[in-house]
Amino acid sequence: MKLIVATRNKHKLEEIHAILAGLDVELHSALDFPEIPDVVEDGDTFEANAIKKAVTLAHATGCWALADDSGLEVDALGGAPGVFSARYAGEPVSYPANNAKLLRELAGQQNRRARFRCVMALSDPTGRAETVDGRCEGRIIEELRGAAGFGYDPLFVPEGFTQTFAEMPAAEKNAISHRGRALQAARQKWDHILKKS
Ligand code: ITT
Repeated sequence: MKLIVATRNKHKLEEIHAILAGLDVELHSALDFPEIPDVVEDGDTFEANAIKKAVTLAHATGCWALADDSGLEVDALGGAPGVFSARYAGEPVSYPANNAKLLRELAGQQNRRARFRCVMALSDPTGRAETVDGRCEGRIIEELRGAAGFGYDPLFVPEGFTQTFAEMPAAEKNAISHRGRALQAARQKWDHILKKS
């Protein structure tokens, strides 16, 4: 089947491509439709934003669309940055500025517990959408480590590991990440749809 991934984030796209490899799916992305404006992500939840992104792209293209809304929740910050993860330090989006702000907000904080969350929404061409989700528990360290991945990866050590996501090979991150887990759930829940021609 032809599936449009409703994102312009190249890092997410790379991970989604790698995790869905082997499926008989023709993947396109919002990057192939530059004329379609960015969706305003004004939902209070990952779920609301993921559905909005998937349904908007499905309506605009007449195709099935898959969207990822994701972010980092830090316990000591009451769940922030959460749905505001991409623009935590303001516009324009800057991963270094976001990481610097996170370290400042957590300075002197003993409780470093955090999790990445990802909600994936799949919309049919008429705009009927369903979701699956994935999470990865871990902690925020006190200095940046590693150059792989994107976003908050250099500050996040998943539970049971010593390396940050940014120090791991991509395949290792994808096997345990919030996005990897959401896509494993997607492959199970939507197997019959993803196999459609
Ligand atoms: P799209 O809306 O176009 O998909 P985006 O980057 O704006 O792209 P989100 O609104 O879902 O996506 O925000 C996700 C943010 O959460 C992202 O910019 C990172 O700061 C953070 N994030 C999500 N997944 C991550 C990951 O695997 N590693 C590190 N940071 C991640």
